[in-house]
Amino acid sequence: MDDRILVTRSSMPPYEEYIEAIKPLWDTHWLTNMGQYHQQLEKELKEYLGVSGLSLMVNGHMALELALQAFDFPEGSEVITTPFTFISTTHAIVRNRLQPVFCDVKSTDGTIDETRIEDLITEKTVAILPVHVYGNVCNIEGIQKIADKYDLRVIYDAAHAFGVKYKGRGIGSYGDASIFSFHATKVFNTIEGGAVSFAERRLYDKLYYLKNFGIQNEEIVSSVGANAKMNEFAAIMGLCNLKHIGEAIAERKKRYDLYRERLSRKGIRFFTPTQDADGNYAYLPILIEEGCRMTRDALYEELKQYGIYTRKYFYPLTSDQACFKNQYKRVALDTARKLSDEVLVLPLYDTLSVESIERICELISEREG
Ligand code: T4K
Repeated sequence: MDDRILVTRSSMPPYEEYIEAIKPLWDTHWLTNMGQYHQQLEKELKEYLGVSGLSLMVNGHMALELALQAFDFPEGSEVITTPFTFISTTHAIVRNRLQPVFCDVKSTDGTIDETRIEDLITEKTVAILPVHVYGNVCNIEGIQKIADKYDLRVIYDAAHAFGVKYKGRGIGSYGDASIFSFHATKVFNTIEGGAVSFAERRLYDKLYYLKNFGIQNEEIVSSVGANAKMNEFAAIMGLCNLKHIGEAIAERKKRYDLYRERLSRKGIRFFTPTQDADGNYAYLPILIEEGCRMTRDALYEELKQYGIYTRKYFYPLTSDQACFKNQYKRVALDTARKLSDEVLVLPLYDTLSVESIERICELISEREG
């Protein structure tokens, strides 16, 4: 038996529930290309996420690439974004032949610092691409105000923010579009999967063609598209997991609260939850600040000796990765860099045992106390 404690563990429905749900596929042999379960999941997610438009995708990354593509920005346009994120965010911009302009983040929650966006706007700026990192909600009103003033699009990377609400509204209902990841490591998974949510109706067709080769009918291909369709096994996994999502988030919250209670000490900092937001407890990031006995890196290594596999999400900054370093506008990213050096994501998932959390917290306390 593997008794390591990993940073997360995929949520899965009861075995019989999934097996029962996939049985009909052996009658229909209809396995992909927007089948009945794809349609059903799209409908159920629209309701659950409180969004008016939704298009399922094969994964969160393709959701972001195609969401950007759907706006037809001119090649070389600038997109203001955060470097304190998973590499997918920056890749999606660059793979669309757009220029990322990195903006610093806020120390309180790791999201883009909206007070620094305006200074980065040029005549080439077309969009802002903020990330609700760890499910922490960006300053939606502040960002929208700037976007309205300069006529920019706002496309949120909400990969971490499944089920998060802000002021009672689904997080995916803000901005021009948002993308979600349904990867195995996320609060809600379809094994691999993702979606784009949007308000403008025309985006549904646009994304439909982008994810299905631009095929209009058997003989007509009207635009250039990729293949980014979700298959029926994945969609059924989503339908099954969706039935248990309320319970899964509640279990995560209990564990999150226990960590906070056990680790509230000088030097260890938690991000501040956004006011007016209902969180999803997707991740458990702590910041090992100056004054702690052990550095973040030493703690990471030490916990590993005890079979506890934390992660440095998100170190290094995407702007510091070899593929992007020194290629784009230089901007001071002091806060992002500091967070990236201090952050450690602890294990958190709906079935993580209380004993494991107690043990992790004890080990941390012994070292940082
Ligand atoms: N935007 C943002 C802000 C994102 O964070 C992501 C993805 C995306 C966009 C793109 O969405 P996707 O295209 O991925 O849908 C993971 C995930 O692969 C990735 O989805 C995620 N963000 C990123 C933050 O983390 P790794 O390389 O850390 O995953 P890995 O394989 O090391 O797994 C971490 C732990 O999860 C394992 O130690 C155990 C557990 N696990 C993993 C897998 C693969 C499971 O329990 N079951 C599994 O099947 O990237």
